[in-house]
Amino acid sequence: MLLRCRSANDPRPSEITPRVLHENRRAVLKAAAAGFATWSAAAIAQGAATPAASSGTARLEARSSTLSTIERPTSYKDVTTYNNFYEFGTDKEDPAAYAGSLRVRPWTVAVEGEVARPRAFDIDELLKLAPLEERIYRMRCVEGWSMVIPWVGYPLAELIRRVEPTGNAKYVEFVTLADREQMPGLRSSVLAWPYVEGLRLDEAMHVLTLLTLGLYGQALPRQNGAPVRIVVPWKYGFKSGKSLVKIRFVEKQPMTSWHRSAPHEYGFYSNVNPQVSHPRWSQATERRIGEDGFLQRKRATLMFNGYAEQVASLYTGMDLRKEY
Ligand SMILES: Nc1nc2c(c(=O)[nH]1)N[C@H]1C(S)=C(S)[C@@H](COP(=O)(O)O)O[C@H]1N2
Ligand SMILES: [Mo]
Repeated sequence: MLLRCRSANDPRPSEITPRVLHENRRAVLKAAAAGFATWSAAAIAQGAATPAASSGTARLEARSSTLSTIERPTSYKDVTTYNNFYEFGTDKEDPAAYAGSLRVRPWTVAVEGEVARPRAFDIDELLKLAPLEERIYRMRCVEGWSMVIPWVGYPLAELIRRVEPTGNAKYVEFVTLADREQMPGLRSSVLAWPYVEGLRLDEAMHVLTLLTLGLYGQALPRQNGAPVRIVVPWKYGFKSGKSLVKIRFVEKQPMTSWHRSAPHEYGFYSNVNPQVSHPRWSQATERRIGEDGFLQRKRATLMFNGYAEQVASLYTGMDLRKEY
């Protein structure tokens, strides 16, 4: 097995400072070009890597972000047919098969709780709130598989600063739509609905935390959490709640759906951590979707999913075995 250290895949710490970005325009353009090249290579290598013209969702104009990995994106087909979205069933193929019943217009996201300016955002307003970026992120599911996904969105911090959190806002809760009529999976009691996730305020404000409206250059497919979701690349995938209707700022750590259903297996933080096993399996390695097969290479899982340089300081002084 190839043990990968920090490499050209990872954005340099300097690249997460906007000021440096401006001072370093040429490096930015080079990185953007590299990102584009990877994308094309993936398209060629995997045939159906990019969305078919018939896939139906709107194109989104986005600038490449230097916070993107240059790893090859998982094919569009795998990104949109191998999903977890329990509101549409628990099999990986269920969301692609059944999410067609989700109505994504009209759609509003209520932002409330400990904020000076609580308000609802219409989805078309969210699409224009800040410049859209393409962020190619490594994503790691707690089940032991990973993908590389070219998301489109902007930092959640852009929305957060507009609502002005009060001094009491310590955590942010993300609530998914729960409508039995549109979501057949709600008939199952596999989770307590609605699906709720949460972050500490500083995690929610982190530049990597993406308010996500699209992938592969087009509006989010329903199975990936249309019309708006959160993406937190250094945490297990279940922290990235889909099809959000409410974002609530609160003082106390929110109770989240997975923590409620199995508290010893799924903690609030759920940072990707190869050293802390799930009670029923190791988290030391992962299987990259699209590399499946007889001679499949297992990859080493990286601390914070490879984003340690950017996020480790959020957890200074915490025992990540206890706060799993
Ligand atoms: N509302 C909701 N959000 C959800 C889930 C879910 O079942 N319901 N599954 C999570 C899990 S376990 C993963 S791995 C990711 C998968 O996102 P993707 O299908 O877009 O790759 O979504 C997360 N967000
Ligand atoms: Mo997951």
